[in-house]
Amino acid sequence: MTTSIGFIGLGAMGLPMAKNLLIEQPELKVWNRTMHKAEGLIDLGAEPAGSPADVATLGGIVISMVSDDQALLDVSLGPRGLVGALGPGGIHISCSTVAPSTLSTLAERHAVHGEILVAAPVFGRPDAAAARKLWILLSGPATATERVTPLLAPLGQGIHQLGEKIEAAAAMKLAGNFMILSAVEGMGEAMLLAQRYGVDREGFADFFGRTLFAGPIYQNYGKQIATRRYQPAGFKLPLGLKDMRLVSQAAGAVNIPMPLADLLRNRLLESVAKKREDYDWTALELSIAEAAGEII
Ligand code: NA7
Repeated sequence: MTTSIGFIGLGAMGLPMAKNLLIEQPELKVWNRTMHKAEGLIDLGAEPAGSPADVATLGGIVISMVSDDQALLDVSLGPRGLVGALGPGGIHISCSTVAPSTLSTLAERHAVHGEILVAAPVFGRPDAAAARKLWILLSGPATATERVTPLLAPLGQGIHQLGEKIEAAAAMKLAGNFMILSAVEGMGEAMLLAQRYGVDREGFADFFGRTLFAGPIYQNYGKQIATRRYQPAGFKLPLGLKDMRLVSQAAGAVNIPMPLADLLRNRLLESVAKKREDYDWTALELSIAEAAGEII
């Protein structure tokens, strides 16, 4: 069996993941739509590929980490796409945050060629990816998830197995991002309330981060919201909007009303309308402040 691994998508998340992978897998073929982003990796020994299909070796494994559903479909089914290039026994590991339905559709397209799709979306921002601190969700056929587990393990601090249903990892990832943004909304509103009555924002975040809400979301995002440092973005605001749209769509498909997801989607939409595309997704907090008459 081949030892060469392929990697598609060298953005904010993909690049540090590929860099860590290269340490474990010296035979790494990489492709990015904008190929100059691969230069640093090529200097470290990665092999550049001319197309998504060219990162694949017959029966091998390819990881993709592209921005959204359309990008995943483009690299998979577009010209010189990955589907059909892996061949029987080949595995495509999709790490992007996408709709559950996109994964099931893509899995069927791969299956026509005897290829297997595995979903492995991750929790963690680019700094966590660089530090191998990602939490990885994993779903797909057991034979494939068993084979890819040793490959993915060094990229994060843990892998959470979700069984054979390919949609499961996507649904859990979207649900997790929804909970993160709900916490951002809660912190933004609560911090502003306390501030109006004389409470220092950083002191507020520090207290709750140490006591009642002693977890990474409240600690890290709490500090960020308190200081309103939204650039450079760890997770770009339009990607958050993409995720809240996906949450609403996925919820609608199974008849689950999620009014909070609708509110968060509108907050992010307003932020984009206000030209905050380059801000971190937590910058939706600015809309809370503006609605309360704060001049930002
Ligand atoms: P980035 O930093 O915006 O990177 C996105 C990557 O996806 C980057 O490599 C892009 O290539 C690539 N991309 C985007 N559209 C396409 C199309 N149509 N075809 C091929 N490649 C494409 O995002 P992150 O790394 O922060 O996030 C990645 C995922 O993790 C995403 O699902 C998040 O929600 C979570 P480019 O460099 O622009 O040529």
